[in-house]
Amino acid sequence: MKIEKVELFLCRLPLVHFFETSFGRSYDRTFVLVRVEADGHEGWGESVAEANPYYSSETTETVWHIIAGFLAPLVIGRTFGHPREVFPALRRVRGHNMAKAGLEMAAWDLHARTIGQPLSRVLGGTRARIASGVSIGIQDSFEQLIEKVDKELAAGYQRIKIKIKPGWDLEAVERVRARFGGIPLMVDANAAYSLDDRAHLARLDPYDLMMIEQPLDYDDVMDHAVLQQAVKTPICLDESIHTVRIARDAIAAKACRIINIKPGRVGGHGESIALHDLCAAHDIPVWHGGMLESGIGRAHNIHLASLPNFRLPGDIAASKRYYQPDLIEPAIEVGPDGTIAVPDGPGIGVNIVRDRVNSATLRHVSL
Ligand code: OSB
Ligand code: MG
Repeated sequence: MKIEKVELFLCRLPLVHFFETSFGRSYDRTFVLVRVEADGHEGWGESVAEANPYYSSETTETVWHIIAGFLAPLVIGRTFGHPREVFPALRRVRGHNMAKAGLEMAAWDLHARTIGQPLSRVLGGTRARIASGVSIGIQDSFEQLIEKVDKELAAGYQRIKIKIKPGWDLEAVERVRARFGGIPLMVDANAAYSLDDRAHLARLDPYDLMMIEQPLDYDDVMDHAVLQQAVKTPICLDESIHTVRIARDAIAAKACRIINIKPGRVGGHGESIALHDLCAAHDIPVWHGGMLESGIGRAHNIHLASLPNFRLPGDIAASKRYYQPDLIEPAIEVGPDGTIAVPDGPGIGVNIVRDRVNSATLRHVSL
């Protein structure tokens, strides 16, 4: 495929319910969509960078700057035999994985649509449905938290993740366990603790959590290795895993027993497959994270999560939990068994509703 055109859309959508993590609360989501064109076909990607640099140092504005100024010129007019060649072609630009991923994933969709195959098949997926869990943010009260957990369990979700931070941790877990018993439960701290909190974090051990996600700093590996010695609960890394190489080091250092894969964080599908395979070779289970994506980014995630080492339910939930309406048709739905069907049409296999993209768009550029 010879990429002829790259378009960027800066979009904003209101969230159905506010989402609060240890780094703050949001009521809406700003993101960049990437559309690429070749030989009469199109491909869509979504960059997971947020408006602010709180989850990662990238933002929607850095993504715009990096794609428009540096990445698009590296791909426009160039012929790629396969989308796995795109990430290496961007090597000259250091970091900026969220910008790279938006573009790279659009190229995978374009390729899969061009050859008329579902993206999951092109990526090496092996299952027709993926296991779905939910990520429940910090609420205004424990009563609200219990209500939310109740609602999501009733909807069929296979595991519950709750966000924690100092002051909203042990008691939240204690109350959820007391009310719902032995449900599959985990916590995500989004880097809110330090090694000084190791005794405090060890107090989570009796609650039989599936894992503690990213308790320590966003760029740390070695403190997590020390912490993993001090707690029985498996540690899962999210923010820290910026590259496949860091994952290799984290596994060698025993800094985690589980890894969360977000293609946006590591530079797209090609790097995610490499990370998935590395973890499989070391018997590290992986699961697919979420970044409150619109249906476009989430459809990509569903295809990737169909690979075999995604052994645990991911943070990929129904459209109606996030945006109403979503940018795609049909909306992503979760069955009563807590699974989501992998779309079987060409590419990401969902229709992009252009009117809705247009009304969500704050800025557009064609390169
Ligand atoms: O840490 O997994 C995270 C959302 C934004 C930023 C970081 C995270 C999250 C989530 C949401 O947990 C998962 C979802 O998309 O439902
Ligand atoms: Mg996380």
